[in-house]
Amino acid sequence: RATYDIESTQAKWRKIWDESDPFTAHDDSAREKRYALTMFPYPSGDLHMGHAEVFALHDVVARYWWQRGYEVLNPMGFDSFGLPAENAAIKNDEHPATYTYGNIETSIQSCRNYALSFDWSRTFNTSDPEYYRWTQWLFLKFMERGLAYRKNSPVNWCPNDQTVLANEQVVDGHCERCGAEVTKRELTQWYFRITEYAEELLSDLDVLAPTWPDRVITAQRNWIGRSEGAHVDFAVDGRDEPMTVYTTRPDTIFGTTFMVVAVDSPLADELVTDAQRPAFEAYREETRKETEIERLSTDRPKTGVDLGVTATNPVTGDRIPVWATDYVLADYGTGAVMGVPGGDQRDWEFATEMGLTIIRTTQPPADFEGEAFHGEGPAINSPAPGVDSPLDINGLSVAEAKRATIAFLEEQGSGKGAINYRLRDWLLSRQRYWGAPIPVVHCPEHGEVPVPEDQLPVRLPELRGADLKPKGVSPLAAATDWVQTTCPTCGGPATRDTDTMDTFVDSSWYMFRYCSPDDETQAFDTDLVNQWMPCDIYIGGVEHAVLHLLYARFFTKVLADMGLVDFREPFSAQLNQGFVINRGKKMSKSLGNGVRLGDQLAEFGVDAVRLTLVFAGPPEDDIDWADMSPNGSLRFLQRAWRLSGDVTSAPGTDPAGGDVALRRATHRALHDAAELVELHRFNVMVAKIMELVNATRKAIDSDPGPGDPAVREAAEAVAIMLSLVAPYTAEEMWERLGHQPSVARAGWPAVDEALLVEESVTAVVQVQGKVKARLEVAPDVSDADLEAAALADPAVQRALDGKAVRKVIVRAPKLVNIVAG
Ligand code: ANZ
Repeated sequence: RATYDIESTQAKWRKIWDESDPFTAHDDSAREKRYALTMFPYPSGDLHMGHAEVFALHDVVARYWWQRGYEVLNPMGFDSFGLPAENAAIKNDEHPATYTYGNIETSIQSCRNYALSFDWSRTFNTSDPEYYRWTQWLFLKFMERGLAYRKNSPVNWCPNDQTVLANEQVVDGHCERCGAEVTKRELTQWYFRITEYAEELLSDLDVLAPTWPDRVITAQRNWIGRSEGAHVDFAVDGRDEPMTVYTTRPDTIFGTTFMVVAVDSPLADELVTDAQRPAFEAYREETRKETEIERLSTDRPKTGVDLGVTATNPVTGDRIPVWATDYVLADYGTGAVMGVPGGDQRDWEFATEMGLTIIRTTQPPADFEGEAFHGEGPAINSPAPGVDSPLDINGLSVAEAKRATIAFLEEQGSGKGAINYRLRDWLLSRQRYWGAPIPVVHCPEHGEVPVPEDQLPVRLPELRGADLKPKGVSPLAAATDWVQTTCPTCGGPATRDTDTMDTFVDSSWYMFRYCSPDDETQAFDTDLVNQWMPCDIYIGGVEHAVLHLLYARFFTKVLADMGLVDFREPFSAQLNQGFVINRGKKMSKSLGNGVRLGDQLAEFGVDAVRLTLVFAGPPEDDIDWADMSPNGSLRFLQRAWRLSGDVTSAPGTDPAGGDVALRRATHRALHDAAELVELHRFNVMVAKIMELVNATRKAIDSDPGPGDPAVREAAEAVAIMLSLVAPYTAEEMWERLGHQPSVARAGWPAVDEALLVEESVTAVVQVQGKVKARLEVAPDVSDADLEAAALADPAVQRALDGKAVRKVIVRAPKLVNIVAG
């Protein structure tokens, strides 16, 4: 059997595509526009199986839109700043730039070989000065709006990477990149005020929910973590100001038997009495060494130090002790908590450990056997019998009691209903080299002075041959010539900020830049961005569910407020692919189960690998490469390709008179495939192509034979549909069918609706028990319509011969029985 040669076919078409650029997006096109975006990679090596999967899936959508007549923006670039490149460069003893740009070149060639329909005329890298100039410009704009600011606070510190991390980069207490346990450090750092957008970032999730994956929506909701509660003021002996706590359960206030303050908060340091200071400082020293995991661990015994001061419960007048502990976090709420052991398990354990009073204020069900109870139940001991209080909430439900307590506190002036978010401001300074320098100068006279816009970019000094190993301070601090500068305000000596920006800043706005990638006068062209965006689809890994997607949404909202874009969400729809695994496990060096993309491509060819990945299952599911058969994919592709050699009718033959059954199959396949792509059910779409290939093969080998126009129509439809998944095979087929390239831009054939109507069934009509007529009717014909059609049939009329119809039995769509006389 004839087969095509993979290698020469790939070489041939690559050359033709490189010359013809069928996927350049034109801004001035009259066609309707679509923007297909897939997450750009870190160039830390060549493409791997994971890229192969996501890009193959993404390409189905982009190529489909081209076939449907849209002007498609499908750009690709590289997220080329950042730790992966820097760490790899250190390991290989190379400059990050050499390493990064070498990998980018390799990756582009691999993408081209992999036949991805990216518009390479728009590519850029976030480490290009032409790009990071505008990242810096955006930083300055945020600063102008009060959305970028510097503060001193305990921050997440990765002891391995020797840099701070954003909260979003701490996963279960570990560094998102290297897995080291994260500790805390007190540092002055730059932040973006993302919390100012907390409410909108949350509420707009409702708009996105229908077209975004559930797990991303849920992850973002949880991350923003809105809770409703109250701020409550507790008077403290010997202090003018009360201490304020945030609580989600103001209804439990009668059960507050102590206060707990974060040990590392300024408040604890301020409140502690001289007598308790030595114990407090020793304890604080101890907790400094703890990781976030340890602090939040629920199975560790609770620890703390009595600060020696007393607070007053505003509803009971009780005098309660104030303690410092590590289980209260300094940067959440107010960093202080009212201790309610009856309602909060941590407080319960703390009270038990320290011998503090426990009072239940919510009645648990009779069969409750736990310790703290945080379920539904009527309020009790609020106040307790014999206790005098101006507030009485006994018997109220949790919700009612909350409301009553807040109303009381507000009236008394000792509290206020409050909404709190778990979301923190985004810490963006990094003590690493390979990133965009923060465009700020520190002047002894004028403090933090923004670098004037016309002096952007603040270029990274080259630091060739310098030691970039993480040391806890930015390597830029060692570039004395670069650091020493003059103050833009007074001209006096000043120093540059030596930190670089988190790379998530770079990737928060790259989708805008693709719309006018060469613009030297602005970050992006507003008109073009409004034309192309928001992105109609964004495909990428679910690991970015919170980080990147939240930051990009935040940036978009700020840009909208700046009047630079006229939409407030960057990605209309989103799809997360699963992982490619092997033998049931994530691929890893230690397991020795890695699959090299290059090997697979060499053995089976690009198309077979792409087809295998798309056909494997729903795109969201993991793909176990061990269960896949790229060889089977290749056999299918060869079988499809052979069809094109067997067609004997001429190109342009009108299919109208062709075999109806095959025509129905073709139009059904085109119709369903289109719908399936829209629904992101790409694997089922491939199954439809396979069915059509089989039907066409049958038609060629038996009836109606290779010369029937329906056979040509079917083979052409196969080539066009296949162009979404297997571009080389599809081009080769198209050419053999007598057409000019490129099949990728041939256009989706119009579906003839009439051919979609299900084939008719034959209904038998009997008169007096004898068959008198056979009717071709729709399979879903109603009894009434079938009866009417039967009675109107001339043969039936003749058989009735004027006799009165006494009874009609109808069994649609198969049978009509008429009794007459
Ligand atoms: C009293 C209380 C009684 C609480 C009760 C809970 C149950 P979310 O829902 O996550 O916002 N809290 C407040 N600030 C804290 C901090 N900095 N570190 C640790 N815990 C803190 O949680 C809010 C609840 O977590 C607050 O409500 C407070 O404990 C605690 F029966 O106050 B609660």
